[in-house]
Amino acid sequence: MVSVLKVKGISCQHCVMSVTKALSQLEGIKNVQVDLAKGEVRFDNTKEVASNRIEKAVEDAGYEVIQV
Ligand SMILES: [Cu+2]
Repeated sequence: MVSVLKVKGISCQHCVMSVTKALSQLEGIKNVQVDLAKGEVRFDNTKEVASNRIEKAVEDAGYEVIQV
C-alpha cells in the first residue's frame, strides 16, 4: 500500500534526509521518497503500520504531519 503524507517544515535536503531516515526505521515502511517542493512524503506501507506511529516518527524527527 502506498501512503502519502503532507509534512510541514521540510525545507532543505537535510530535512529530506531526516524524514527519510526516521520513516525508514519503522518496520514495514519501505521506499521512502520525499518531494521537497511539495512537502510530500511517499512510501510503501507493507505491514499497514498504524498512522499514529508514522506521525510520531515524523514528529520525533522535528516535523509535523499536516495531512494524511
Ligand atoms: Cu532542512
